[in-house]
Amino acid sequence: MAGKRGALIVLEGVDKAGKTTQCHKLVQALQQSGRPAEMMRFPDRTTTIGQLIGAYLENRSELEDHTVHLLFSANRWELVPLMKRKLEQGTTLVVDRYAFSGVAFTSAKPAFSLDWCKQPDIGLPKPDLVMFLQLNPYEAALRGQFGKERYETGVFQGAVQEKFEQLMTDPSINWQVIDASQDIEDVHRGITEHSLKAMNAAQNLPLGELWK
Ligand code: NYM
Ligand code: MG
Repeated sequence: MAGKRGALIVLEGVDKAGKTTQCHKLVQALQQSGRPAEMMRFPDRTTTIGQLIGAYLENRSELEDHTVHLLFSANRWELVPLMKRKLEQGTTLVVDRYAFSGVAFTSAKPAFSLDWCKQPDIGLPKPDLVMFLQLNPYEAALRGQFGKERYETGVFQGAVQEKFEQLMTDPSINWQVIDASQDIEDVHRGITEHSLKAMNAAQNLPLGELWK
């Protein structure tokens, strides 16, 4: 029964980099070529925990900073059984943000260390590939105004970018940096190439544990 497992593929990057668009395009391309694939996103605002996070991001509620960090992590953990089931069934998961956003956004707040922020996500399913969609602040500004959610300011996004850069020095993660200033189809081609390679490699490897 032991079929080939699917790959866990994550897209990360600051807001406006095009992650959501590219996740959709990748899933569609994989499905059209006969490879089972599904998209997920974090936070998943549909669960009970996700609704608490949604209210916080939309400024409808206040949460203490450590508390909301742990809720973001809990929102990933609550979906782990589903993720493992899908991966074991051979479905590749394309995920819009993961623990790296969790660490980058909280550690961009004053008095939060990268190390503290990583702790609750240690042991999550480890992505086979993490693509960072790189977009400089000038290019991002050309794509229009930020939205009205919490964290959506140029200053905060700059701090988040620095934290992502620190996370990307970790050689235990298969990071690939993608130039997100290219046109949509060129970005998509690069992402697809990296994904097919990672899917091939993952087939014969056990799913890893993040930061362990
Ligand atoms: N975010 C996302 C966090 O602060 N921690 C996390 O663990 C995750 C996954 O939530 N500004 C932040 C990043 C984004 C916001 O936005 C979610 P979107 O548009 O749903 O990806
Ligand atoms: Mg957003």
